[in-house]
Amino acid sequence: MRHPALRLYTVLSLFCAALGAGASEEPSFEACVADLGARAAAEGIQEPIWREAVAVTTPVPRVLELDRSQPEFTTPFSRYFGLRVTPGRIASGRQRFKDRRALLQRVQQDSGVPGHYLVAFWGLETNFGSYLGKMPLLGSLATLACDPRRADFFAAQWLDAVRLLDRGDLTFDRLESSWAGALGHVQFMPSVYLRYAQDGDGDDRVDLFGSVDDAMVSAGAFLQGLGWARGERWGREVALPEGFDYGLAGRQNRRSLEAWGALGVRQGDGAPLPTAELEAALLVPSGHAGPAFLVYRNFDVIMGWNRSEFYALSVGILADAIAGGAGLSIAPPDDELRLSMDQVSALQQVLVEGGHLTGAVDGLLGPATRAALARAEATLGLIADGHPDARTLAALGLELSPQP
Ligand SMILES: [Ca+2]
Repeated sequence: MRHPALRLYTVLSLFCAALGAGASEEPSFEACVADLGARAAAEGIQEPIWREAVAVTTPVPRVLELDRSQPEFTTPFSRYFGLRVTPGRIASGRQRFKDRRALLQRVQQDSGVPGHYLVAFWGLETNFGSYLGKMPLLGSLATLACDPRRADFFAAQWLDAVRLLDRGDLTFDRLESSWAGALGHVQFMPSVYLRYAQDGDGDDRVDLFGSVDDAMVSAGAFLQGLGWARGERWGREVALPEGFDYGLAGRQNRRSLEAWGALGVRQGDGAPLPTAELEAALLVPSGHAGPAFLVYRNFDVIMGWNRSEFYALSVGILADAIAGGAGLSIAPPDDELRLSMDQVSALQQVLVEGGHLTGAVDGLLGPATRAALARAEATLGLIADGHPDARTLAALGLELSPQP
């Protein structure tokens, strides 16, 4: 008997094939999941486990919708940060940090990762466990595993989820995740769960849903595995001198703290940079009107968890606030523009016509477009930070109505 959702999937596949979005020779979802089950069997997973896993794996069309949706507008750092690092979340984080001090100190000893970072991840991933995800894990993973774009990655995740069931770390009565298959208090993918999850509360079970202690110990182990440098910060807010060359910004441009100091970069409060022998890169996520940061190698470790600079900045700033820090010296500006893809395309067109951009007009505000914008700003006598603020766009002759 075919599951009703399976029929929907088949209809969807035919629809996509008719649009040319999928190849007609792709196997059906049913065949794809049968193949995953066969791979689990070949790897020695107990038969009742893989059979039940196959039986409960039904397609989730919503997952493909979410996976394919393009954001309608650019997300400025001020908006990203403002939604995540809120006064309420800082206060909750401080309370939780205090409540679990003994555990967090133990994790720091073992993994090198200070507790305020672990609490910051917990706050950003699930708002301290208040939202663990409601999508069916195996169905969501298989929907992506049976879609051609990232099939291998998600097939491996489905198999790892089945290994977790086989090992007893997951049970069939609680297989809920984010739409992309992230699990529990700190939203581990199954591969990360399998490799890094540990028992933290001493009950000999690994439970990233029910045990915050297990989640904190596991998060420490994961960050240690990603290469956390013991005793180092993520980075820090800095102040830049007048006339600073924003062409030096970007995670690929690393210099010693001494070299940054020689360029006039100081701590956020105006004090000289520390004398530690660290390599750092400069990030200016809201352009010259917003805060500036030097980021160290632990920033890259945080990006190993989530490959977004905005995410990693939010982790670092939230962690500092949880540890009692006073917050940013310069707040992200509240008038940053959200641009639609059409507006970005219009900007790119102007940059192409001005000879600043040679790449494609694709509506995406990537590094090439930002570099071209910086070149245009320089010729207009504006601060060349490559950030599309209202003044720059007006100088380029683009009148953009603000987006809500
Ligand atoms: Ca446990």
